[in-house]
Parts: sequence; structure tokens; C-alpha cells
Amino acid sequence: MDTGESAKLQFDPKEHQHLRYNPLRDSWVVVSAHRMRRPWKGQVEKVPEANIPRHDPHNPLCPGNTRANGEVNPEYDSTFLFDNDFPALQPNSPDPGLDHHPLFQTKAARGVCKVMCFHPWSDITPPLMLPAEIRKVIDKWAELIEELGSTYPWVQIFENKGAMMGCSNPHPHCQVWASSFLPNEPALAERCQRDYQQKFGEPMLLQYARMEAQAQERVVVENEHWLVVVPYWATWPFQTLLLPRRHVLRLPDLTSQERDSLACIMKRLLTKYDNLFEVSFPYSMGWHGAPTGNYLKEDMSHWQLHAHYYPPLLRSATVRKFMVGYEMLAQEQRDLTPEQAAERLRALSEEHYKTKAKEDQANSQTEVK
Ligand code: H2U
Repeated sequence: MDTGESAKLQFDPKEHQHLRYNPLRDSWVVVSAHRMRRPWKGQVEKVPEANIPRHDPHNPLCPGNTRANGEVNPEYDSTFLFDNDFPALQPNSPDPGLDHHPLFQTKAARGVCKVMCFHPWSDITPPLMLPAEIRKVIDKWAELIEELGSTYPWVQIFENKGAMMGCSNPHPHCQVWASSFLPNEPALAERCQRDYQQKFGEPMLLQYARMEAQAQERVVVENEHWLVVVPYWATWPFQTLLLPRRHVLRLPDLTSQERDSLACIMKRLLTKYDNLFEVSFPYSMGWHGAPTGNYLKEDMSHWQLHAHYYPPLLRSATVRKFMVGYEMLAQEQRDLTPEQAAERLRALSEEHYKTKAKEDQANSQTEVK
């Protein structure tokens, strides 16, 4: 395996492939940054639609329009929450009964699915919303965790942004699925954080945020209450992890000041994302906090609230990272180092390219006059 040559080389993470450990998933990722140099002749994605109308009379998510189930949306002027008309989880599904064979196991799955529109306009996205408007979304998220979490052990808030991430509608919105079971990803995060606290005596992500804030190498944006990093173990090219600096278990525990501060940091991060390739940046994002329902009565202090952003783009607005062959059959692999990704995001302006373009246009018109 080792030809003896490797001993003579000085390790450089940008040049030499290596493995990194993801302590939240108890798994490893292959980092091979030198692969960014390979030519790309593969699939080229469509650039996201730029001319979305503010109000489309046929879009079921717009104010005043009729949805698939015949219900008419109110003329909402802020956030708007409704039950998903095509829910993957329903509250009253019958029990499948038990099959005791280990190869044919089944369990009951119950829950509710909701959709939340962020804003009445279809031509706006979170980075272009005002911090006060994002704050309303955060308050609604916290309310939903409180309300649905009073009975359900897991409430997953997630946003699929852009057609590339399977989003079916350009209107700014997220989904909320509450389930009677702890899904695989949070169950893994639960086990890993519990084990870490038992072994090292501190919540994993609290310690992690402190160490990243000190090192600065992978920090993208930060403020008094929050920190965004490209995690040491990131798998998606420009994946980020949003962490509070204080120990917080769940969204409803955030103070008013922390929520305002969260709205600001989300806007800064998402503006940088859009500025990277001057495109409305696609991603799937979601919140992970301590489980709820019956877990509310248990000590969950090993948990730390956090949000994951998983964007698929790699090289440009049209070339994405595919998690296919090796990733599906062997192990996750990434092409640029998390430090390189963080550096690129950090260097980007916090003024949105669309806002800047409008300002530049206005200035040039003033000069002509
Ligand atoms: P996505 O864009 O992430 O697919 O979310 C849109 C959701 O909105 C989707 O889950 C729901 C779809 O079921 N929806 C309704 O509930 N009613 C409608 O009339 C259209 C879309």
C-alpha cells in the first residue's frame, strides 16, 4: 500500500487526500482537494429562473389563491402556515401490527406535515428579506416546535430551496414534519452527542463552536450570539453549520435578542451564498434541536441546537456535486477542503449582488442626467 514515497512528503490537506471524522454522524469523509483540477464534461444544470412574478394567480402558495384541496389562502402579509395537502405523515394511520422476523420489521408511523410560506411575494428569497421579516419566520418556527413538540418526539423544520434540491415551487417556503418516531439522522445525532458528553463532560457542539471561533479558519460569518462554519467534516462543497455560542437545547429557548441576531446572521450567510456564483443559491437546510414529546421530561443537556445548510453546487451556478457511485457504495467524498470553502465564502461581499446591481444602475442613471 505505502510505497515509502509518502514518508518523504510534507502533508498538505489541499494537495493530499485524507479522511476526516464527522462526530455528529460517527462516520468518515474522504477529502481529496486535488480533484478540483479535473475537467468537467458532465451534466450542466439549468440556471434558476430569474423572472419570477411577484404574484402568480396559478401558484397555490400565493395569497388569495386556491390550493390543491380547494381551500383558498387568506390575503396574508407575513408568514402563512397550512397543513400540507399531500402529507407524508398523518395522525391517524392504522397500526401495521408486528412481524417479529428480524428481516421484515415494521412499526407504526404517525405525524403531521405543514407548509409555511415565508412571505407574500414569490419573487423574494430569504437573503433578500428584511431581518424583521426573517425574525417572524424564526418566531413561527419556535412556536411550531413548542406546539407540535408537546406531543411529537421530533419536529423537523426544513427548507428545500431551488429546483436542484427538489423544491416544487419558487414561492419562499419551508416544510415542517412532526413524527411519532425519532428519524434516522436525529437519532444518530442523539447517540453521538450523548456519547460525547459522557466521554468528555461537555456538549459536543458547544465545545466545537468555541474551538472554531478561536481557530477562525473555517468561520464564514459570526456575531455576538451565533457562529457559521464550514464544518471540519463537511461533505457538501459549501455546507455550513449554524451554531449558537450559548448552550441552547431548542429553538423556543432562544431569547428575543438571540432571534434578532439569528435573523441577521442568516441574511449575511445567505447573501454570501447567492454572491458566490451570482445565482439564487440552492440548498436544503434544517434545524436540529433536542428531541421533544416524552424527551421533554428527560435530561437532554448533551444536545446543542444547530442548523445544517447543504448546498449542492460545486464549481459554478450550473455544475453541482453528485453524491453517487463512491459516495453511495463506499463513503462520502469531497473535492475542496472545508478551509478553502470557508475562505471563499468569507471573502464574499455581504451586499447582495441584485441589490448592488440596482444601486449601480441608479448611480449610472444619475451620472447620465
Ligand atoms: P416543496 O417545494 O419543498 O416540495 O414544498 C411544497 C409543498 O407544498 C409540497 O410538500 C405542498 C406540497 O405537497 N402543497 C400543498 O400542500 N398544496 C398545494 O396546493 C400545492 C403544494
